[in-house]
Amino acid sequence: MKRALITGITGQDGLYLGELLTAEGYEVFGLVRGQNNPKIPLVREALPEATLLFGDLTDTSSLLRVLERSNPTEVYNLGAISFVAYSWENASITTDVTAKGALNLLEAIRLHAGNNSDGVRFYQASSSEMFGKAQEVPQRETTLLWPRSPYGVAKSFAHHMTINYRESYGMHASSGILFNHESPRRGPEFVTRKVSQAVARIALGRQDSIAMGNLDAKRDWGFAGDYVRAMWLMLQQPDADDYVVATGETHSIRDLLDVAFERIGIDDWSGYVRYDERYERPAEVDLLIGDASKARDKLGWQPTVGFRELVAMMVDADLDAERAS
Ligand code: NDP
Ligand code: GDR
Repeated sequence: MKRALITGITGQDGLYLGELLTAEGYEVFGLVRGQNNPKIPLVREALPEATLLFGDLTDTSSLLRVLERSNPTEVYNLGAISFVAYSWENASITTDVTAKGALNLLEAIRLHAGNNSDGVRFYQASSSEMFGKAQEVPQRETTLLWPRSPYGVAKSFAHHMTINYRESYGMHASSGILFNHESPRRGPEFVTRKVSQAVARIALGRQDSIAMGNLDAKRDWGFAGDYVRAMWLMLQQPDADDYVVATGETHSIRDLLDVAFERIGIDDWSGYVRYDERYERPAEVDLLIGDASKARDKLGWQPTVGFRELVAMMVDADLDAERAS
C-alpha cells in the first residue's frame, strides 16, 4: 500500500487531495499543527481513515518524527501561510513557514531516507504569485519569476529549493506552479469565497453590501478538485519536473461579481459593492493567465470546471449553508 504524508491537510487543497489519495488506495497521513486545531473535526469528517500527526513546518525535529511514524512513499507539502495580503504584515513568519518550512521538510526527508531519498517522492505547492509582475503572457514554466509580495518571495525560495534538492541529491522532487483554484471549501478571506458568501447573504436579506479592494486585477481561476489531481499525477511520473497548472482563461474581479450576482438574479451590482482602500495591497499582481500545455501533454491533465460553473457552485453552496444556519 502506498503511503502519503500531506502537510496542510486542514486546508482547502489538503482535504481534496486526501479524498483523492484515499480513493486511489493510499494510506493517508496528515500533519496538523497546534495543540487544539479547530479544523480537526472537519478533517476527521472528510477523511475518517486518515491518521493525523502533530507537528509544525517550522520545527524540523517534529517533521523527522512525523516522517518516521508515517514512513511515506509520497510527501505533499501544501502547508503554508497562504494569504497574500497577510504576508506584508507578517513577512517574517510567512518566510519561516512558507519558505523555510519547505526547506525544513526537504532536509528532514533527506535525513530520514538517507541513501534512499529518491524513494520518497516530494511535491511542492508553488504558486502563480511567483510570476507577480508578469514578464510574459501567458505565464509558463520558463517565465521569469518577479514576485510582488513577501508570500510570492517565500514561494519562489521554496520553488528553487525544491529544484535544488532534485539537482543536488537526485530527489524525486516536483514543483506544481498552480494558478488560483477555488471551491466551496475556500477560506473566507480569499476574494472568490468572500464574494460567494456575501452574495448568498445578500440574497437572503442578511447583508446589505460588500466592501472590496481593487476590482481590476485579473486571475486564472480553476476548481481545486481538478488541481489536486495534477499534484498526484506529477508524482506518478518516472522523472520529477515542474508544471504550470491553470485553465488558460483570465477574469477580473468585476467578472467574478457579474457572475456571482447574476446567480441570485441581480444584473447591476453597483449598489451592493463598496470600495474600501483597506483591501488594496502595497503591490498588486495585475494579470495572471497560465499556459498549462506541458501538464496537458505530459500528465494528460486538463480542467473540468469552467469559471461560470465554479462561481455558481460556490454561490449555491453558500446559499445552502446560509439557509441551514
Ligand atoms: P490553505 O490556506 O487553505 O491551507 C494552508 C494549510 O497550511 C493549512 O492546513 C494550515 O494549517 C497549514 N499551515 C499553516 N502554517 C503551518 C505551519 N506552521 N506548519 C504546518 N502547517 C501549516 O491553502 P490552500 O489549501 O488553498 O493551498 C494549499 C497550498 O497551495 C498552500 O501552500 C498555498 O500557498 C498553495 N497554493 C494555493 C493556491 C490556491 O489558489 N489555493 C494556488 C497556488 C498555490 P491550519 O489549518 O492549522 O492553519
Ligand atoms: P491571491 O488571492 O492573492 O491571488 O492569492 P485573493 O483571492 O486573496 O486575491 C485575488 C485578487 O482579488 C483582489 N481583491 C481582493 N482580495 C481579497 N482577498 N479581498 C478583497 O476584498 C479584494 N478586493 C480585491 C486582490 O487584490 C487580488 O488581486 C491566492 C492564494 O490562494 C495564494 O496562496 C495562491 O498562491 C494564489 O492565489 C495563486
